[in-house]
This record gives sequence, C-alpha cells and structure tokens, in this order.
Amino acid sequence: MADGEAKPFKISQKMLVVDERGVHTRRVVDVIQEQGNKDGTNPMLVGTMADLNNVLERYESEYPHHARPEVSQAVHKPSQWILNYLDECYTPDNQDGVFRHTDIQTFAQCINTLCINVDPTTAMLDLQSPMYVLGDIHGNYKDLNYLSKNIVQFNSLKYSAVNLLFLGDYVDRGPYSVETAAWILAMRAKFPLRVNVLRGNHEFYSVNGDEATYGSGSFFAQCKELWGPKQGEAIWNDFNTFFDGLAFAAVVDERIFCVHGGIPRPLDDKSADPLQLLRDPVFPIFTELWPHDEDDDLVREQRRIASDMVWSDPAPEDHEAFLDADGFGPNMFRDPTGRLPVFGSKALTEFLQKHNFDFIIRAHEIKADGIQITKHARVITVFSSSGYCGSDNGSAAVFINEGKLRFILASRSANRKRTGAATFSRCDSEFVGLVRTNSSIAERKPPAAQKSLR
Ligand SMILES: [Mn+2]
Repeated sequence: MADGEAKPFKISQKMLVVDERGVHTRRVVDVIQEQGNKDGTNPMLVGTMADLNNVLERYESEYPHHARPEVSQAVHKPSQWILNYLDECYTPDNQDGVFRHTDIQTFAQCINTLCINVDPTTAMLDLQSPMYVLGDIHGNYKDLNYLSKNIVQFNSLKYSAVNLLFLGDYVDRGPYSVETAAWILAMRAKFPLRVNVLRGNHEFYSVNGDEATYGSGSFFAQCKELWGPKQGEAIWNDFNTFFDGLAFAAVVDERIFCVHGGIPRPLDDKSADPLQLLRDPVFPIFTELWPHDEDDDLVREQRRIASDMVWSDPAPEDHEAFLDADGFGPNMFRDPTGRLPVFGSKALTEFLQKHNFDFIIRAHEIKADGIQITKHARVITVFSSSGYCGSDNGSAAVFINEGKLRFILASRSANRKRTGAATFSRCDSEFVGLVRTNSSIAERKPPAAQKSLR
C-alpha cells in the first residue's frame, strides 16, 4: 500500500484490535469507541489507517507507560525472516536431523543484523503476567517448538494475549543451539515488550565457546559446523554480543523473583541490597564473571551478584546444617574450589521477606518432570529440555496468570500433558520498561582449555 493511501478499518465492541502493539489492545478499543460516540456515531467506527494511527498516538501520549518502543524495519524484517525460515526448515521427522537448511547466508545476515540492533536491557526487569516461563532449553529445538506452538496462538504473538519469559541456557549440550538461539533472538527483536530473555551461565563466551568440555554439543562447534570456521566464529561472536546485553533477573507482578540460578549472597556491607545494585541503570555489561585484578570494590561485588544469579543452586536439604550464618555455602557440585554458592532456607527467607516476594522461579537444574518445588514451596525449578544428555527427563513450563501458577508438563515419549495449580496472593502492578544503553561490543576469542564447569 502506498504511503498516505487510506485503508478503511472497522472496529466493533466484539472485535479485538490486534496490531504490532500487542498488549493493552482492549484499552485501544475503548478509546476508539469513545471517539466514535463523541462524533455522534454508534460504537461501530469506520475510518482510515491514518485515523487509527492518530488514535494510537494520542493513546500512547495519554498512557506513556503503555507505549512501546518503535520496532524498526531494520529489526522487524530480519526477525520475521528468521522465524519464517526456521518454520520452513524444521523437519522433525527427518532422519538426518530436524533442520534442512536452504539459505544459511541470509540466515547469517539476519542474525548479524539483529545482534547489532537489539538493545541491551536493564539488568533487572519488572514484568507483568499473564506470563509463560521457560527454563533451560540447551539446543533442544524440538521441545522449544512443541511448547511455543502450544503457547503462541495462530503462530504469532500478535494474536496471543500472553508474554514469554526465558530463564537462560539456550545453547550447548543439545544439537540445535544455533536454531534455538536464533528463534529466541528473533522473537526478542520482534516483540521487545512481550518476549523477555534472561541470561544463564551458558550465555557467556567462556562457557559456550568451551569445546573441550562440550565437544560437538558446544555452541561454538555448532556455529562452525553450520557456517565453517571463519564465518562460524563471527556469528558465534555476534550471538555473544546479544547474550551480553541480557538481563540477570526479572520480577513478575512485583511478587515473583525469576532468575537462572539463584539469589545473590549479601554484599560486604550487609545492610546494602544487592538488588538495588542490580536495578541501577549503570550496572555493567559483563562479558565474563570471574574476578579481574583491575576490578574496584563495586565492580567486584557487581560481578559476584551476576555470577551468583546465573550459577547458584538451592542447597540440598541435608546440606542445610552446614551453611554459613547468612544461609549460603559452597556449591561443590558446580565448582570443587567452592567459589560458587548454594543458598539455603535462611538465605531464602531473608531475601523473600526483604523484597516482599512470594517465591522464586529458577532453572539451571534438570528435573525428572521438568518441574520441582522445594524449600517449602518457595523455590520452583523449571527445566524445558527433555531427554537432556541422554536422560529420560520431561520438560515443563510455568504459566503465571490471575494470581495462580500453572505447571505444564510435557513428557518425552508422548505429548502427555498434565497441569496443576498453586495459588499465590494477588496483586496489581504497572509495567515499567527501562532500557540499559551502555552497550559494549567485545571481540572474543574462544577460550583455551577451561576449568571444567557443568
Ligand atoms: Mn544453567
């Protein structure tokens, strides 16, 4: 359609306005009807696309917290291309692998464009339900596709009244890290207010470049497998630029703390609040988490907060007696040198009370049914990759809606589904969108043989 050409639209009370703006469409309908009535017409309004855009502009100026950033054509086109391409190439019944790639060069270009143009977010996100929460995917595109096809209506979030939150670990271990990361990148680019992407411990180049540990399951190896050594390394670098800008935590409905691994240890000044540091818009964009000699005290603490949140686990019950006065202890399973923590009941209680959270939803550990509820129902672990490393575990997702959590469990063998519900106290909150802009683009070299971390 040429610019300025009038395209009529009709909106009745029964019709849902569905456009790129996604959320709050109901309010848009109300505004349009109000205008319609003022003009002396009935609730059915007939106008042009220019009229609709005027109404949307007025709406967004009146309700600035509902306004969404522009999704530029530079980002919109390549994201849609990737989503279409993955759909076309995906051949789940093919014996030789589930993807038949036909145009890896355009695929590479679109990934590059998005990785450069998708802005980093704040280190902590404030989000609102309805929300689907997915845990570790680890290159398991089949499960991601199965879950997303059931969650996302009519094959586009445009027609779905829900948001998505991913808790990290998109790559490594499974066979389709590239396609999984590309799908998440494209969805994040296309729906910046609907698709929320946290960083896991595998969204660091020192982990996803570690071929010595992960072999052919390494994200770096899979990039090179698809594009060859030189281009593969360039695209692996692009993806890591995207990963560097991801958030470390999200709070849903002001009551649910969502993170990849766990809660952070106290700061040196125990009265200070780690989440306050995390909420600061100048929280650094870290390319790696191990302490650097040149770190000052603040950066050292910021790095430790980030590391704790992507690496830690809840303490096993039989370790509770051995934790320190703050309720933390060494995570010997992850790191025999004891630098990474586990968090126990005491640490959890203090954290939840201090921030007025009801519980935490985290990922990071394989669970038989994809879900495990521990620490007196205050820690929910969700894992969204079945058949992980040859195990017969199921995968799961959590649906937060109307003050309830619902668990969607998909077994590996059949598409068997069970649902359960747990209640938490209701609350109302407004969406707060912030953008962290101190983007840094780092050139990375794949790590030489690394200490082995899980
Ligand atoms: Mn993990």
